[in-house]
Amino acid sequence: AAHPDGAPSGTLGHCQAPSGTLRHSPALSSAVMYSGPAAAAGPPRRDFISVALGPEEAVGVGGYNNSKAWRRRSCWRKWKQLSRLQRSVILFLFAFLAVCGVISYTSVGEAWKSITNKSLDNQRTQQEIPGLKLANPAVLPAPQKADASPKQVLITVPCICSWRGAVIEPDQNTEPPSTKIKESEKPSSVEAEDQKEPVPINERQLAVIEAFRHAWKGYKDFAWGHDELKPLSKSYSEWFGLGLTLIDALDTMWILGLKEEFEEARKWVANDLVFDKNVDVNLFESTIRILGGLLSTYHLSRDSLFLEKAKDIGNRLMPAFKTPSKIPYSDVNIGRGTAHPPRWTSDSTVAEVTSIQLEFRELSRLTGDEKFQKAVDEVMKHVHTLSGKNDGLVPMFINTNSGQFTHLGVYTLGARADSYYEYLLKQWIQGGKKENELLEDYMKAIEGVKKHLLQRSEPKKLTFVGELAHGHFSAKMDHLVCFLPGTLALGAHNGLAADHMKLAETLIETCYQMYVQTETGLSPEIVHFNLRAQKGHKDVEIKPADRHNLLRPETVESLFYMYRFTGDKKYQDWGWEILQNFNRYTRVPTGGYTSINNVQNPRNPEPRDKMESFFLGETLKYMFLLFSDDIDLINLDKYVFNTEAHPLPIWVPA
Ligand code: DMJ
Repeated sequence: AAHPDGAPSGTLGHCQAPSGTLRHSPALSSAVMYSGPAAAAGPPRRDFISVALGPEEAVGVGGYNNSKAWRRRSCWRKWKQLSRLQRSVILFLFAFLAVCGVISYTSVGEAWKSITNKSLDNQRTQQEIPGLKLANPAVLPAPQKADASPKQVLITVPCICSWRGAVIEPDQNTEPPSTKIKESEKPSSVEAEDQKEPVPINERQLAVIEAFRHAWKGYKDFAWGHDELKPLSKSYSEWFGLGLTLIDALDTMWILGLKEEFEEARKWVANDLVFDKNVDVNLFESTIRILGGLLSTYHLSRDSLFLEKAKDIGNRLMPAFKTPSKIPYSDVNIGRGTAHPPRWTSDSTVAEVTSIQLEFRELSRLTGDEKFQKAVDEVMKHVHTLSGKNDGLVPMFINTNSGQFTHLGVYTLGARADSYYEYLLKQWIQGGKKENELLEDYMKAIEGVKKHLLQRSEPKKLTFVGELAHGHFSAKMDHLVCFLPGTLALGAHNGLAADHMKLAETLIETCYQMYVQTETGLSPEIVHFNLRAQKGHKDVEIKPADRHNLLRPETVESLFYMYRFTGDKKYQDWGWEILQNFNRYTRVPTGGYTSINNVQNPRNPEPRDKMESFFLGETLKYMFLLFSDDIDLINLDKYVFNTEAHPLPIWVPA
């Protein structure tokens, strides 16, 4: 209760007071001798203390002198009048109370902090997205069998990297691994992460959530449990018949904090996802989307359902490796346990057989069963030794009987080779930067890119990655190649050559220009760059057969890496433009987004009536992460993304 005149009541004020509610307190009277202001003049001493807390306390009552100096003198005098024993008892009491105070302050403080943090978190999230609670996705569960037998499969070599026969260490000119955004907030441990103030979701992230919900609505209404949504015909298409979009989108929902949608999808996985089906699936596509999606969702949610499903599909994909060369076939019948190459050839695609490693290696680590890792490591070791490379650049096909490259002489960073390069670096990172052959092949390949594939366009002099066919350079670049700036930046962040970052910066500008230079502001599937300046011509030329856009993620993916590592807001702004153009030209009012046939016709972009699963699995996820200023929202020193944007843990985090 407040004192009538506004002063707080209940405080033990001064040593002496004329009257009060606690007057003659027996508890205190035994310990403290009281002597009033008149004591100096010689009135008899009284052996009790009177403490006043009532209204009579008001200054000036009954000639009471309340000046500070007087009070100090009076207190000191009274202290002197106490016996040694009394003084010791008082001092002891004070000391005891002080110690108790310190102890209870610390623990109450902690408890209070955690209570207020939690309620703040809830308040904010509810204000921003009604019905939502933010996920905390950056916390890793302990893997079930983290250190089990796969250890034997891991290559353990000294951390110094041999590159072109020379011994190198991470480039001295390169800044040590750093992340520019909110460095000060970087936690030193998972515990610190838990206690970290949640970073609120911003406007642009909300726009991504809105886009995701719109896409999800279409999928739910017209394609639930099927592979892909056909948003215009309000139906679906089947590829493997395994609910591809739903599985691809699981971890995106987790990261975006869409708990309700996630729970509903989880139920479908628990009750309806069955792999015991007489169906042919593509090894690569089902590994990166299904196995990768299940593994990352397991890590984020810690829900063992996803690990069980991952084990199931992982085992069912293993027959693909039963080939004369151990280079896997492209297709597996997951119900029958048989595998085969495409009908017209015994070749597999190089990118496909070398971009399943992150997932199978992680599956071995989690299950303790080394067979998964053994199978994919063998492929990498074999490819490492193969001839037919051109300064580290690989051809696009490999024969499953002979194990040799075929169709030699064509080199691209686009379709059929792209993620070979990506997975060299990412496996090296996943394994704790110990597997030197991977790094060696990666570094060699980037030198190969620089030597054979880089050119500059006219008039803007954009650096781009072309292709080489039997010694002839072609100025053709797939949108798929736009994964490269992000991968180069990730390598530089992990201590590789500083010039990789420079190259990443110039290439991401080019990828952005592939969007800017079209009428819709969306990139086509393939562009051809002009090598000579011609009046009225832009850098980018588009052939009629190449002017479609499939809602692909690669540029947004690289923008995300670039923003994380540089903190330069222009990358966020570029991503924002792209999101707006997706909304303008590919959004279907009744739910879902569609790929389009013509990025050059804003009046009729010719919708294709298909929403690829990677739009939810990758494009929107990278958008959301790009717009985030929280480096712990999938911390890149703890996670490595597979080529379908599913984050998997780095085994030995930086
Ligand atoms: C995805 O399935 C993967 O990103 C793959 O590596 C390339 N193609 C699509 C996205 O464009």
